[in-house]
Amino acid sequence: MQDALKSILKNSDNFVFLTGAGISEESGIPTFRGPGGLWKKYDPMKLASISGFYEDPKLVWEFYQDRQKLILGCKPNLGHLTIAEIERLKNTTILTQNIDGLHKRAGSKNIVELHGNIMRIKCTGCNFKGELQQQNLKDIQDLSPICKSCKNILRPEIVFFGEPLDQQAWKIAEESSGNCSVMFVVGTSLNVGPVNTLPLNAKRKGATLIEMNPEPTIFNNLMDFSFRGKATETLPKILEMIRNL
Ligand code: BV8
Ligand code: ZN
Repeated sequence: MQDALKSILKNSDNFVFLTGAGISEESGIPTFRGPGGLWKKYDPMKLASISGFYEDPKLVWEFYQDRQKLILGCKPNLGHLTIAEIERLKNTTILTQNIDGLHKRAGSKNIVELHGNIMRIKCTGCNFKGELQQQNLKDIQDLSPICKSCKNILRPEIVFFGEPLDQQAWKIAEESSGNCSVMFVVGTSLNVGPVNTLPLNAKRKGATLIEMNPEPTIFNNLMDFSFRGKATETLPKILEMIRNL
C-alpha cells in the first residue's frame, strides 16, 4: 500500500484537501454528528437553516455568537499546520466546509470556504458586509444586530441549510476537484450536500481518493486509500512521505 501510494504522490502535482469539522475537533471545536456533536444537542433545522433564522433570529444569533466566542479562543492544530506545510511542497487547494477560519490562521493560502466564515457578517437588506474582531463581539449588545444604514437584521456570512453555496466558491470547488490528481477527504462525514458530491466528481475525472478519518465516511467504498485516525496523526504521515519522495 505504502509503495503504491508513494508513487501516486510522487507523480501527482495537484492536491485537493476537502476538510470538515473533524480537522478542527482537536482544536476544541465540536463536530456536528460525532459523539458530543452539535446536531446531537441542537436541531440544525432550527439553528442552522434559513427558515430557522427568519423564524427566530435571536436564537440563531445566540447559537452563532456562542460559537464565535468559542472559536476566538481556539488555535489551529497540527492537522491544519501540516496541510499548510504540504501546500508549500505541492500545488494545493483547500476546500473546507468549516467556518472557523483555522486553515487561514495555520498559514494556508489557497482556501475556499464553501460554507462561509463565522467571523464575517452581512446585512439581509443591503450589501453591508463586516468582519467581527475580538472587540466587536463585546460591542454587539442585543443578539440580533440591526444594520446601521438600512435597519434590517444582520446575519452571519455562512451558508444555512436550504441555501445555495456561493456560486464563485462552488465553481472553484468543482473545477479543482475535477482537475486534481489526489483528493484527501479529511475530518468530514460527507453527510452534507452538495459538498459530498465533490469526491465522486474527482474520482470520475481520475483522481485518487484518500480518506483520513477515525471512522469510515458514507462514501468509504469510493476511497482508494483510508487512513484510520485523527488528523493530527494521519496528515503528518502524508507529509513524511512527500518529504521522502
Ligand atoms: C443546498 C452552516 C440547494 C455553517 C452547514 C445533495 C446536494 C445538494 C443539497 C443536498 C443534498 N442532499 C441534501 C441536501 C440538502 C442539505 C443537506 O445536505 N442536508 C443533509 C444534512 C441531508 N444541503 C443544503 O441545504 C445546502 N444547500 O443544497 O442548497 C439550493 C440550491 C438553490 C437554491 C436554494 C437551495 C447547504 C449545506 C450547508 C449547510 N450549512 N453549516 C455552520 O454552522 O457550520 S453544514 C454543516 O455540516 C457544517 O458546515 C459542517 O462542516 C458540515 C458537514 O459536516 P462535517 O464537517 O462532515 O462534520 P460531521 O460532524 O458530520 O463529521 C465530522 C467527521 O470528522 C466525522 O466523520 C468524524 O469521524 C471525523 N472526526 C472526528 N474527530 C476527528 C475526525 N477526523 C479527523 N480527526 C479528528 N480528530
Ligand atoms: Zn443593511
